[in-house]
Amino acid sequence: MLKLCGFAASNYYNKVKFALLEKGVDFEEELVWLDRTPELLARSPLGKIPFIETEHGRLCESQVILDYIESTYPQNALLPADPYATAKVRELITFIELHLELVARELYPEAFFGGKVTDETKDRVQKLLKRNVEGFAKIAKFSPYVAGAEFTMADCAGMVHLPLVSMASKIIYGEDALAGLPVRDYVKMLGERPAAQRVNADRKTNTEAMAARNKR
Ligand SMILES: N[C@@H](CCC(=O)N[C@@H](CS)C(=O)NCC(=O)O)C(=O)O
Repeated sequence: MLKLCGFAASNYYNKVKFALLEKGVDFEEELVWLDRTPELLARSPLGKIPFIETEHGRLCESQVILDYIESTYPQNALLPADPYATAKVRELITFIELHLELVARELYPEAFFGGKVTDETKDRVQKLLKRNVEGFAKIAKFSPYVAGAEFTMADCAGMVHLPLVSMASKIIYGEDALAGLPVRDYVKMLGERPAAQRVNADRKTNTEAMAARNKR
């Protein structure tokens, strides 16, 4: 059986978990923390999570994993049949991850982990986020799903990443970078799906476990 490795407080882990649950693919989970041990680096080339173990071997990078899952398990498709529509879904995922989440990620040390981020970084990230959110607003549909009428892979990314971009920007700048978009209602709507409820419940439990672990 396919094994998902990592921890449920992670947005990238939850993107994969959400997709597996939505598709109804059988999988098991192995709790793997980020400890940079040789054991972890032997299983994940950059020591990052998530990674999966398949009957053929391991895979890392959440989008690579989602693509593998989609082509291996066609049931409950998370991509449209039409190639252009599929490309639009991928375009949204790239915007959400590369142009929003990865940019906002520079704020996480101070926003979530008790660290400090320099003023220079804050200024640079604020400008880039503004520009990228404006671009994202041009292609995101929220009608009701981010790519349009159908639930897709882009929603697996949207549900886990967009709230973090909102939270981090609100904490650091006092202003939600995504305030101009209907992200709150969108995330709430997705949160009603049974798969999302499991992802969110496990995330809360694991976030507490992570906090307890960090205190040790
Ligand atoms: N591009 C990667 C990002 C995964 C990622 O950044 N995971 C975080 C946890 S949310 C991690 O492993 N961070 C540890 C590190 O970067 O060393 C993916 O899509 O899987």
